[in-house]
Amino acid sequence: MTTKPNVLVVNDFHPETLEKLDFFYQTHHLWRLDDAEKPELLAALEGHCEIAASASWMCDPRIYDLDSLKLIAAFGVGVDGIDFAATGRKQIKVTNTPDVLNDGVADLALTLILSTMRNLVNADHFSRSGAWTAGPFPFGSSMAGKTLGIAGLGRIGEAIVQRALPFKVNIAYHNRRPKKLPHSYYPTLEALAEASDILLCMLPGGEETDNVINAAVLEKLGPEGVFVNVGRGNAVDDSALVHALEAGKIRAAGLDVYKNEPSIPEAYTALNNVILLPHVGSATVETRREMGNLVMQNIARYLCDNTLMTEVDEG
Ligand code: NAP
Ligand code: 8YV
Repeated sequence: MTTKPNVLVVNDFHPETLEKLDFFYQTHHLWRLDDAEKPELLAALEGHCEIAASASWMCDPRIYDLDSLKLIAAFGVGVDGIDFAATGRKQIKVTNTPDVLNDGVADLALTLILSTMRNLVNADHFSRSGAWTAGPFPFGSSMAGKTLGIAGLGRIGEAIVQRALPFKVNIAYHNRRPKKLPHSYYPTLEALAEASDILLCMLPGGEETDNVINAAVLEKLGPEGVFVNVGRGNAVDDSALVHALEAGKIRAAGLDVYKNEPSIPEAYTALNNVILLPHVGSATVETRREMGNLVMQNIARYLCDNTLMTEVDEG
């Protein structure tokens, strides 16, 4: 009789991948247990389980108490749910799912930019409500000639640039360090916002990016400016953004991510110049499948020869 390796499944991140994990491994689903039962499972796995599979944007801190844990195979690219102080201390390796989601997320980012620029959600309501019979829908804004400023121009940002250039926009960006790219680099978010008609946030989560899109940045974006966030919700000072939208300090916003998902600050829902999406950047059947495949490949490689496909280097 062969014994399958144990895998601790921390949370319910993608049903299709969870099925594959159940097929290939002896899985232990922490998230299906009551809080009181969890320590018992972790104690039973001690010394017998080296691998955990988890969402990348959230985890259960109890897993760091499992001394035999050697690998967290995370589903998602943004690893703000992982406690790297704990994984560093306990020498636990972490993998994520970069690149395979670039196209899906970039498609969504561009869709959200265009929908916000052309006010498409309100246009749909306008058509359905019969309001058109009373007069035409207000004009939106063109893309051509505008400057798209990207805060966090990395893998996904570059896929967004490829899609945006045919719309005849100029590209500007802000990272901590400039890249060898033919786009204008701005060393601060305020300077980027001032240069931009559309400010797109693709920043990762974490303390360093907390509330960096603040009142001063939105002020620089200006009354015709559009703000779109597909990075992480922690980057936005929500009161400042709500105020900017209410007071006409910026024209409109499109948001895919929020601080305390799945709840969305109520103040946004009362505004008609913001489009609110439920974190669907990578939410296509194909993209999520590719992300799951990468989780499976990382685990297989770890077991086969102790190598990894996409290890996260937080150093
Ligand atoms: P990436 O390749 O690591 O790109 C991130 C970029 O942000 C890098 O170029 C980095 O450049 C810059 N950056 C990092 N920290 C910064 C800081 N404090 N200030 C300014 N710039 C900073 O990551 P990616 O694969 O493109 O993903 C980006 C993020 O998108 C993820 O972390 C995740 O949070 C989010 N995401 C959202 C969805 C969704 O569904 N909405 C889906 C996937 C990913 P420097 O190192 O030079 O600063
Ligand atoms: C999530 C994401 O994984 O990869 C990331 O960082 O934010 C997304 O792809 C996805 O939303 C799962 O819910």
